[in-house]
Amino acid sequence: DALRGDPDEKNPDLTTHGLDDPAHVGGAKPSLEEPTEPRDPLPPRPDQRGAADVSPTGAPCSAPGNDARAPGRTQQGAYLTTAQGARLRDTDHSLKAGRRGPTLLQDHHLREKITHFDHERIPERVVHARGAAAHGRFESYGTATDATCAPFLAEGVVTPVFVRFSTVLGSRGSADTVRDTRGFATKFYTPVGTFDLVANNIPVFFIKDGIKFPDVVHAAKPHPDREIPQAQSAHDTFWDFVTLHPEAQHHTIWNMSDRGIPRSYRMMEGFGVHTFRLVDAEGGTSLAKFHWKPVLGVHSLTWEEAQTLAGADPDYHRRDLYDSIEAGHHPQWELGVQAFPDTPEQTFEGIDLLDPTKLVPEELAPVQRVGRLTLDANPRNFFAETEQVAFHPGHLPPGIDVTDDPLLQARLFSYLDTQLTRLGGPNFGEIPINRPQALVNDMLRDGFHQQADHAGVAPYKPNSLDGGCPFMAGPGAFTDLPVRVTESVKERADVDEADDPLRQVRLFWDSLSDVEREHVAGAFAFELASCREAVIRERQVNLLAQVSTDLATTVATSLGLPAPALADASVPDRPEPSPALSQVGRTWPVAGRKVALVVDPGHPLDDLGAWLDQLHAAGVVPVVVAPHGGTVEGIEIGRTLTTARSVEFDAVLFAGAPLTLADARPGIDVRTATFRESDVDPRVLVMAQEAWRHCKAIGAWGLGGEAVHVAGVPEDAVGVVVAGQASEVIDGLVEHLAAHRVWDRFPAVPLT
Ligand code: HDE
Repeated sequence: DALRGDPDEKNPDLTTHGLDDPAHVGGAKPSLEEPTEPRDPLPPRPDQRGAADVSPTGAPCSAPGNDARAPGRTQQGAYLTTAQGARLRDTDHSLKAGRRGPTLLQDHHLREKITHFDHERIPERVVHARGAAAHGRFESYGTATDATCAPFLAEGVVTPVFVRFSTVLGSRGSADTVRDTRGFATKFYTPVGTFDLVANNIPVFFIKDGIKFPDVVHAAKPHPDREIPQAQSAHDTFWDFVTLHPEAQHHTIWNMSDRGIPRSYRMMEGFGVHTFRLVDAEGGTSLAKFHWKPVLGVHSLTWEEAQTLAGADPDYHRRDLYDSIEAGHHPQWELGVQAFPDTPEQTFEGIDLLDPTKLVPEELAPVQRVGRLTLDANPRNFFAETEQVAFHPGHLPPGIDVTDDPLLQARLFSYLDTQLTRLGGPNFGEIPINRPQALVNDMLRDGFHQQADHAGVAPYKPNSLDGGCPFMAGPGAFTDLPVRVTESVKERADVDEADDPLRQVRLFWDSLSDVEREHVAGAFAFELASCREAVIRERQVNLLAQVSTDLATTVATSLGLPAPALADASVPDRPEPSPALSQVGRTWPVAGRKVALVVDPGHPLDDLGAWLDQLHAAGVVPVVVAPHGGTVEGIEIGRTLTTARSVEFDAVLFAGAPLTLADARPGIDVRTATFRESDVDPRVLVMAQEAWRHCKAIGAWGLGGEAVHVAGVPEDAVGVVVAGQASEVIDGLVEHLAAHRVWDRFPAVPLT
């Protein structure tokens, strides 16, 4: 029955109607005609989960309208209707006085359609506007139960989650690979209330006090006069602020490091930044910092890759997240906790735990793993879920509480406040993606966009008319800890005026490898060169001189400034380096890494299936790249040379690579010829040269070896695997991939 309204009922005739889109269900080719009979809409893709499906328990919520499983009001039945459900005969022509006459005001369908369209956009987030999200689950190891009674951290508990990643500065349509901090916000739908861990991929923040947040954001956003630049810090106002405000230098050097340009959301750490307070079952407390540790390791792009990708694929990170979930390579992180004694001073090894511009090195306080996050489903509707999700650092379960960190305190106000404008009123918690999976029984009433039809007459306490409901909870309730507030006077003052804001900037710099330092120096030089005011450039170089003479001199030289006077020796305080801050020197699983396999259908490719099998078996995602689209040996070509750039891939393989130009050389015998650069398709040469410059693993066999050779890639260099047997090449390539890049190939540019 095509007219039924039950979206769960499957149409047994679906496959006979030409709607069997292979992208969704596999099988028959879709018809190109628009169907004239009512049909089921296409089902969601297998990798998609909607906001209404987040509860694995389907637990009912007490307030009507708070049932997260309630079917969506829209898209029921087969016919197009108005918003009131009246069926429509025509949506392509407005109602006019005659075919060529004026349009009539009485055309309700026209006005409803246009009016709704006019209001489709909501304000983008004032920061973190550009984002991508996924559903998943968090499985607790039970290793935190001594420290916290938070039920979702008990052993074996599985909690549904929704995670939104973001850049900070850019608008909703900006590029993904810009140099910026990344947001990493997680909503845990626990049965005793939602917990939002609203984190970043950088463990410190620009400011200590929330009252300065509008200042730093105004400085970092595009200039108010011309609204440039978009989504980046390379401009005067940003550097004006951070040079006049040295406590911002720690966050800034992290942004200038490779951490500012992640390879993928899947390969970023996350940090809660602030110190939180954990409460155990007996009411005992400890202080804690939260960390997300990516199972695939922390990896970054090079600056040239990031810039190229911003044009070649501005959706690079978003696509990477969705594609890997769709391919079954579910991104994973472990949640870690650094725990500290809850002392009256709230310091650890001399580090102020209430100062969000400071980190605690892992070597001093190890990160203990307490559970695993897996993202296994893509959203079904970007607006409904990714855009409308609303996080708040004050959404806490029993067992986790806030501290007096003044940055956190301001955030506790801001996140609720901002949604009133962004989501149009106080009832945004009733939007499906924001609905708790706990039973909700509040006394909040009415307001814009109220979804609930509340029963009862007494939304106040105490009452006798509603039988005294709702009641106060005893065990299991969120408890406001009786934390002692120090006796003090009211004042506006810095926490610690004697604090050296550059001490941990030195810690970070001293902890990096040479290659990473060279990248940091390059980033400072790039950004400062984009500042028009000489005084800003000089101020920053003078600050760098208090971090490292090498760094300051290299940046000054690049900018054409004299080397600043101060030197390392004048800097008394250099903490022990923290090796955990470097991204180089370890190996990681290669699961889900993208490898280009460049082929030329003009040459024998009988073994293509076997090569792909070997790559799949190694866990990587091969993408066949060929001069033209379609299939080769029955296998779909993923990209053509026109659409593929090496920067998209983690490694590149050349298998009998396109020597199409050589084929065009009259009389040439490709088996014996000596190839020249002009024989090889220039796009293939660019692929090989870029992959070489970006220190990626490169493999080649057969004529692929010739392509690599004429591209100028030294065949005996580390990370270049050229051999007769494809299997040998693939094995070698995958081994190099585990280190992310062939670090030894980065040119040793000594810092001056
Ligand atoms: Fe945010 N931040 N923030 N922030 N923040 C927002 O809330 C704010 C801070 C972070 O994917 C806004 O709903 C203040 C630190 C993430 O939806 C807003 C201060 C950290 C996201 C806001 C900070 C973050 C936001 C904008 C200083 C890392 C994106 C839209 C006192 C621990 C969440 C919104 C998402 C979003 C305010 C500092 C992380 C305006 C006032 C530190 C990941 O409320």
